[in-house]
Amino acid sequence: MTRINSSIGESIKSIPKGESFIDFDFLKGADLRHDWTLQEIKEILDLPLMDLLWRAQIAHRSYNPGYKVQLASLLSVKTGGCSEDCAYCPQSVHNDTEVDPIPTLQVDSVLQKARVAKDAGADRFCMGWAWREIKDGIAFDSMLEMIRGVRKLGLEACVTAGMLTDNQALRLAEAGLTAYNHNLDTSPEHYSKIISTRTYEDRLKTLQRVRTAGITVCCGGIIGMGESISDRASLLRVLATLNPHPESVPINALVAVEGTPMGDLSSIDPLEMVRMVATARIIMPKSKIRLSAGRQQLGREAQILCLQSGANSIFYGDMLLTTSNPEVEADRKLLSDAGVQVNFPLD
Ligand code: SAM
Ligand code: DTB
Ligand code: SF4
Repeated sequence: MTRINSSIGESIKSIPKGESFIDFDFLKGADLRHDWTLQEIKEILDLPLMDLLWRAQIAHRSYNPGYKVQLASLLSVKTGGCSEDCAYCPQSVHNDTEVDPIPTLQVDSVLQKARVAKDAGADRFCMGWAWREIKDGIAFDSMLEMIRGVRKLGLEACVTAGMLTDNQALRLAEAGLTAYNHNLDTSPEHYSKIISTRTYEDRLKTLQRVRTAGITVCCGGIIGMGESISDRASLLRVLATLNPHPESVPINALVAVEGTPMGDLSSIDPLEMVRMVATARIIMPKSKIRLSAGRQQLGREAQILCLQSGANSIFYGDMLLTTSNPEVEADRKLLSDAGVQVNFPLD
């Protein structure tokens, strides 16, 4: 039962700034579960919007007081020419897009970009490699050097580079890697319509290796790829039954890129993103829910609803990997208008 302070009948003006009617600490713990069923998650996704937003805010304010938003900057270190056949991805050799393979970035230029991201206020620096899996050798040694350099700058470091072995995961951990991003992308049921070159099970094994090595797990998915609401609930069920939950959960809306099999798909209704974020917040109350690709199609108000209902991280910087992201200045204004806390002073 919700415990409500008895001052609810008194004038709202008498409540000191920052305090509230509800004892959020008391509510903490109620929803930290790993046994969510598909039916329960479907019911949450499908709640009347006002009820969904209310439940999400209670979970969010109980576990993550203060509306602090983590800013994660993204850099593509190895772009294009990937052997996997992910139907959404502009970097796959199976897709006829305008992304041509370009030489892998060198350690110095990556660290230079990390410094720029830090100066712009980023907390985390995420580096991407368009690989099926990590291979040992010079490129892996450079990856380790990049991680050490990013950590030395005082930033969290995240890598996304496909599958890995136990030993590679341990070496990444030794280098100080904060998080490894490896998405499940969609539900187990919808998966075969999106990717054929690696299995759902492969992805779960990669996540387990990351966890065993002591690196935090960043794992989420994409909506807007022709999946049903039940598929969205099913993806969320897989994530929310991992124990522990992934520390970061990126929720992407498909960026429909010309030349991919999904290039003609139309954008989702922005409220579908709000529903996905709010549901993720309710069932994984402690995780960072990252409002990821597709923000340019969302609009300002829908993004603010996402922040209100539990998104506490965004990708920050003008580029994602190969596609664009809102301009830094526009995001500063958005965050300031939303009145959330970030790592740098807002106007
Ligand atoms: N190659 C590695 C892998 O697949 O794990 C790392 C890079 S891959 C580009 C990282 C993630 O970006 C994908 O798993 C997918 O969730 C997301 N992504 C890629 N293309 C996207 C698109 N067009 N729209 C939304 N998300 C996308
Ligand atoms: C994630 O979930 N989304 C980011 C990050 N993790 C690596 C990538 C989005 C990529 C969007 C398409 C592109 O820019 O190529
Ligand atoms: Fe390759 Fe990753 Fe793109 Fe799939 S999502 S094609 S693995 S870069």
